[in-house]
Amino acid sequence: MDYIKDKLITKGRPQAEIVKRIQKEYGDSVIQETTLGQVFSGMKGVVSLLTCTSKLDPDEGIRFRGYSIPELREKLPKLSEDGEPLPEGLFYLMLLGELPNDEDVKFLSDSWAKRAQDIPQHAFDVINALPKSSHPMIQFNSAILAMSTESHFRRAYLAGMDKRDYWDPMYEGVMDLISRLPVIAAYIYRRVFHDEKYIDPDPSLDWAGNLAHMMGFESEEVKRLMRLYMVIHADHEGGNVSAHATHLVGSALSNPYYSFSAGMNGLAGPLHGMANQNVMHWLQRLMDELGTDAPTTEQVREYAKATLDSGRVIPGYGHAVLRKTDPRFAVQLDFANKYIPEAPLIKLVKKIYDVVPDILTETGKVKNPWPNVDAISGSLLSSYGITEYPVYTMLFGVSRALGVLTQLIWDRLYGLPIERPKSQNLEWFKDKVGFK
Ligand code: FCX
Repeated sequence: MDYIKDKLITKGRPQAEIVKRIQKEYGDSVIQETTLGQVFSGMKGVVSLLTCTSKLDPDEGIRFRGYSIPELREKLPKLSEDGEPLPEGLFYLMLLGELPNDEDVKFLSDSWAKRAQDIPQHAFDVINALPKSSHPMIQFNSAILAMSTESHFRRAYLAGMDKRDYWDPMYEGVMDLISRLPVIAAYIYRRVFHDEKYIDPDPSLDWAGNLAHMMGFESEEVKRLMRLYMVIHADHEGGNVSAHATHLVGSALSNPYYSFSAGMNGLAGPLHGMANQNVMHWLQRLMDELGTDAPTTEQVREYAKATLDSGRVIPGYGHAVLRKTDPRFAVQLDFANKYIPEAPLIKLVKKIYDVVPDILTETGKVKNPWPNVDAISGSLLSSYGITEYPVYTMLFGVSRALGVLTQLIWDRLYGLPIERPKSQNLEWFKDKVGFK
């Protein structure tokens, strides 16, 4: 029996009532004014989404259902005292808004391990039909779409489900999809980079530990790193590209596979999740050009300036919302300082952190000169032997499923309608502001 599902509906029904009531009774309340600048800068700061899983503060960073990353490291269940929190626990917290205990997390680990056994063969066939040279995100997303043949939601909708029950098959699909993503990701990794020498899942392992195992990494430290990676990338409130795209496509009552696939297409962009891979290319080029992995401060400064002068961005720095060092960067640096402080890539990341914020500030236009999550994640994975840069965004995607798919269940619980903001042409904006 899935007691988590029972808990969800017990908590969800009253919340759905509130959403309905608040819209009926306060629907005409003005909550914000919008400037043209906001619209033309990618709707920054325009409050237009209802998201319950996490909230981003510009200075403090992300909080998941009220808990910061340092708090999660302390309060979520771990496998050992000095380990990292289990992503299963974060999923539970985001879904139900309460901290899980060890049994809750074990229930999810077991449930996901079981659901992961039923991946349809055609998902692997679709991957195998693609050239190995195609980016892992192409293979990953193709498999996600291929698995939509299994959608509970689609089947139930066609059978004439009551709209109050949408959340139920959505929950089942989300649980299936989350459980299967590590198997798919590890399959792609082993296919492309390890001569198709696949490793079977070990159902006794936790979700992230199993991912490390299936990728071929058995050390406890890599498993620990994978748990941390899966926790910190899971969610970043509702407006980021992957979350927003998943939510938007879901609003058309598209099934979780279609919706998540849309989010993954967005994650694959260089300004979003692909930045972690691009950081590694940027570092590699720096090391190749200078012939050293320990450049001087002056050399880093010159290299960073040359990047800006050639009209490119410095990957891993800046953010649309954050205005301080990303706590997701800070926690990874903390991990690196604890376990591998002498790793050359980590030392390089620290040197860049010393130099780049000043250079970005000098441009006078970058709103946030500080590092984001992607400035260090690849260097950390690479220092532990996961050296194949193209898989980093895919791993980000596995983690991102936890947050955006939890929100998708809540979208259906709330009964949110199809999304349809208004667009205008340039003439309308010119008239509106009196442009001459
Ligand atoms: N290097 C160079 N220029 C940068 C910059 C950077 N790291 N960050 C911002 N800028 C530039 C912008 O390109 C823009 O220039 P323009 O006026 O000539 O168009 C100007 O500074 C103002 O942009 P700003 O408002 O500060 O930032 P945006 O909200 O537009 O963009 C991102 C935010 C994250 C896209 C931007 O900082 C960037 O391109 N960073 C590098 C890519 C990256 O690391 N992305 C990952 C972000 C995140 F963590 C994630 O989603 O994973």
